[in-house]
Amino acid sequence: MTPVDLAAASLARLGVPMPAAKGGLSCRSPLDGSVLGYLPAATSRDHESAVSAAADAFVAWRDVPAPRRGELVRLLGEELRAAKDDLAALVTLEAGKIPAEAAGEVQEMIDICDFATGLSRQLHGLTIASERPGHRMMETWHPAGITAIITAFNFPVAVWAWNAALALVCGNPVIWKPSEKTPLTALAVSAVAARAAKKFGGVPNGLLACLIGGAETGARLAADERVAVLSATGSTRMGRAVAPIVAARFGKAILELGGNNAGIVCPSADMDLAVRAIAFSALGTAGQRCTTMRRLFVHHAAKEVLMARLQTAFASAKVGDPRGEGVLLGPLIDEAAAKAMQTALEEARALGAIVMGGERLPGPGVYVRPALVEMPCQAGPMLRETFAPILYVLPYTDLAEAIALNNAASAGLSSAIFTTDLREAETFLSAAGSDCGIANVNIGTSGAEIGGAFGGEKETGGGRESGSDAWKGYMRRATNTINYSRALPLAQGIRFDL
Ligand code: UN1
Repeated sequence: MTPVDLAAASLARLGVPMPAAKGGLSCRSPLDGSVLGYLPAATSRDHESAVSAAADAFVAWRDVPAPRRGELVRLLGEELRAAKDDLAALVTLEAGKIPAEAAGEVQEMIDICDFATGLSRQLHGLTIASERPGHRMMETWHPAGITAIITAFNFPVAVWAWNAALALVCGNPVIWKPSEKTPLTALAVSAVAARAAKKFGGVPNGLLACLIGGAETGARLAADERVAVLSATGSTRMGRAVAPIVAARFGKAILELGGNNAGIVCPSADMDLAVRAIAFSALGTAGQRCTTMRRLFVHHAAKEVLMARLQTAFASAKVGDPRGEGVLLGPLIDEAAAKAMQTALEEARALGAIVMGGERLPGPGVYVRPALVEMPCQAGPMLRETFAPILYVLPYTDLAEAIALNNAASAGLSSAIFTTDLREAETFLSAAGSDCGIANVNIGTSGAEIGGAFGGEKETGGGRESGSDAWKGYMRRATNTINYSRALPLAQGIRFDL
């Protein structure tokens, strides 16, 4: 089936109309570059009606008991289970993921719905010891308000779910601005969510909205002071554009921006495990995850063995249409991605690197062989995020040096160490170890579970999404002090007698 037929079949089953034959924003499939149709971009009037409906919805939704709000998210999880195959097919079609990874992404949505349903009964505040007699202190968590979610093409459905499932149980309406590269998948998810809302019954109008468009659509949401929380996932460049707009109006931003993630391979590493973990992290999603492993520091003693095995793995990984048997790397998202990859490899060569692979394959569609690059030092393209399957390798002598190299990147999302030495593992995880939001032992940098808080430091933006207590980012905290005595003792022992 052609991508157009495939899209039409899945969209029809999900109850979403095919996009128009002309006019507006083009929807393309990276599988062969074909145009699937055109969608109108949201206008400022669409923005206004989505935000004002969401503002009304907030007033109603914040009063619905949280466990009841959880019921909506439970229903969303059920609808997602039913729609899993079609949503995964659309992810393959619009983002180019291999079916296993596309299905895994939809599974992440289902998992976060389960998590958020339980969470809806656990939006706990603390009780705090008061220094005054006859007083009690506590914390109450209240819904923050409208939550806008900007997502990237590489996780076109899961990242919305991480944010939306939490925002909804926390009592917030959700407005989604998906990547303009994956709008159809977003419309499909929106249709699935609308089905869950219908089953729930009595969902306020405007609780869930989706605005299709480019940077301007995102900027409007960032600037609107009725948007309480802006959760933005994408490049550091995008974050630099939207974060100051939100900050200028003192809104809350949850930023999940770039990553330039590294692995460290120690002499004691289990090599079979390390090779498989590195291959998945570096090659999965054709190097287009923000958690992709892009840098590898290997101990001199392990270098020869590891490089030989990685060369074999990189050379044998099958590249092609992701629907093909045994394919591990699908296409890059567009021509610009291929150009950025070639530029990075040329810069590496100019620095004296030895590049294996990285060739462009014949189209249609942008297919490349993964590149394994032996660097003479950590410089140039190795210090920036290129969304492509490039793994830069550098040898090291002692662990402190490897940790310093890991931490030298401007992004701080994910990191990994491969070792069977407890001292090395714990040093890497310690305060003096990796400075990233995610630090793993004997696991690659990508493929995080939803149960943990997801996000990173430095130019990654500092935000946390998904599990653990990331829900607090979607709520506002009130500190309450209650005096149940007849006296009025002041804090800090202050006397203020009239
Ligand atoms: C992203 O690339 O934006 O850990 C998110 C992972 C996935 C999420 C990646 N669970 O690789």
